[in-house]
Amino acid sequence: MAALGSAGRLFLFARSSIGLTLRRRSTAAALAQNAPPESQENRKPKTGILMLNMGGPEKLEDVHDFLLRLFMDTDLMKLPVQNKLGPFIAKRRTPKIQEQYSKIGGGSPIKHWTSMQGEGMVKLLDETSPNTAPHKFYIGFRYVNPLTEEAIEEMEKDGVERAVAFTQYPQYSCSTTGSSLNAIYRYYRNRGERPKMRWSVIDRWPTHPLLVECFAEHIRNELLKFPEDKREDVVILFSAHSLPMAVVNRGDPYPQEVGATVQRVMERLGHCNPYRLVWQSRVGPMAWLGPQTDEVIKGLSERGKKNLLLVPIAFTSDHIETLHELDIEYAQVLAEECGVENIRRAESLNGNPLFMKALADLVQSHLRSNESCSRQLTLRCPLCTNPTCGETKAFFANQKLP
Ligand code: GF9
Ligand code: FES
Repeated sequence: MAALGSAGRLFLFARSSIGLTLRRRSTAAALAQNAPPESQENRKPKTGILMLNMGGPEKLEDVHDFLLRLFMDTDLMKLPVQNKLGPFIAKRRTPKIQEQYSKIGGGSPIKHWTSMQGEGMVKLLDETSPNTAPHKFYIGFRYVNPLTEEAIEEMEKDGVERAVAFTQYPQYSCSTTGSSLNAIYRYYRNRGERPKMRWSVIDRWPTHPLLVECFAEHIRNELLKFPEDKREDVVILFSAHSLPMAVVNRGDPYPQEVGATVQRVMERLGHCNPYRLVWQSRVGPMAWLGPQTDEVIKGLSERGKKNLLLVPIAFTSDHIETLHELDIEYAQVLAEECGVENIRRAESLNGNPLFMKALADLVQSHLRSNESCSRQLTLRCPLCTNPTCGETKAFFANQKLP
């Protein structure tokens, strides 16, 4: 069973991560020694693409600050006396989360994958879109370095003319993309400054054809690894991070948009297998959107469905919820307990070149459209009570054409 090869993936990750560092150093050295001032000037990025995501701790000693920022994020959650309770919960949870990260190699690979994706995307954009070149990507993480605020500062310092806030979450939730956009708005509000660059937003892309194609490709690849006589029996379980029901019930668009991705992917696959959309990673005592991934694995197994394919559908790169929760907690421990025959996980999109093409295509179409953001972003959740959401939407809507 299982054969998830997570050890193999970690080894690959460690190797390519070193390769990336070496390449960076040698590029920087070459620039410093050889480049005349005017070609440095030519490299001034016209278009800056800010890749937004939550990020993850790179080292075990980064776990505490990651959790502290997460539990202090008032756009993600409202706690009573948050500036006391937030630090308390962060400190209390640190050892357990550190243990999880130590089991996946000591840290999150998110920055590694995002850098690789950004490099591929920018290279394609410089080739296909000379009008908006040179393009430079920036990483803006919500809870770890490089933080969104630091990235914006760097973009302003670089003299970027056109800034694109590009969420790396395909489906929009106010707890993920919404929180990152609020952070951009607050950056300027807190400084009492106006942006020198013109901002626009790629706020969601749940049904982009190349995204759909990447997911379909990774599912086909993984189905082929099941024993041939079991392949038709496999139930595909699309697993997305859950939301508290309080967030769903104020009208967050995320559950519907995740459903839209799943629908397109299954259409692309010609409905080759039965499937369900399931929800993972709930924590704490409140009610969360279900059905829960672990309960579905157990329930299907009890009902004789013992060949399962897990597909992370709401995150494009590997992270703790794929490498620990899906691969270890569910595909190893839980599957063993339930007597599952074969359980596998589709690879995250990670370093897939077609995914880089998807990202480049999204930016290119966005720049050509001259839109500030999607029409959907202009509507607040019907039961939203966070005043910042309204101010952020106004901020991006007012970033007028040049
Ligand atoms: C999320 C993706 C989608 C703290 C509970 C102690 C709360 C929460 C989320 C949603 C992550 C990735 C969604 C809370 C309170 N949320 N997680 N919402 N997270 N944790 O409101 Cl792709
Ligand atoms: Fe969705 Fe404010 S919570 S717009």
